[in-house]
Amino acid sequence: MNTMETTYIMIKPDGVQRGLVGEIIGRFERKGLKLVALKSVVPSKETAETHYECHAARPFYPGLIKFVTSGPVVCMAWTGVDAIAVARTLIGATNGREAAPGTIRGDFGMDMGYNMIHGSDAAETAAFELNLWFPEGLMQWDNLMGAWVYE
Ligand code: DAT
Ligand code: MG
Repeated sequence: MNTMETTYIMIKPDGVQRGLVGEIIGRFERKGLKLVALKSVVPSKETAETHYECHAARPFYPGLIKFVTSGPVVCMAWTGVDAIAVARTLIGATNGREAAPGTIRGDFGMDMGYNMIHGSDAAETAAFELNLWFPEGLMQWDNLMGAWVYE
């Protein structure tokens, strides 16, 4: 722990359709994470399948691919100390009905599949996902606010 990390965060089509983009980005921003990449795309089938390849054998996989390619998603990379775990905490449990209040899924979600947001679950998956969605690379910049986020 206490490692500077970058995590891949993606607002899925339901989050975009429901008008939650600003609300969700604002939570990461206010938390003190640093935005190092941001774009909106309609994912190709190929990219979606690669992103979720670890779930390829699961019964929900075809529906998941159809869902995540159904419209725009918002792709982001956020940097901070232990950013991967911090983001997972902000996001909450996979099923919105079980996610804790105060989390994104707990506050806005009622479903397992339509859970609005993806966040990397480990350092290896973060590296894989960042490379997949941002082959152009990430921004390097000094966030002056960081001086007041970490003592
Ligand atoms: P998470 O997004 O919390 O990391 P995951 O990696 O286990 O969850 O699954 C990826 C996505 O697949 C998840 O956000 C929603 C969908 N999913 C997972 N389990 C499911 C299930 N049992 N039924 C339907 N969709 C499911
Ligand atoms: Mg996952």
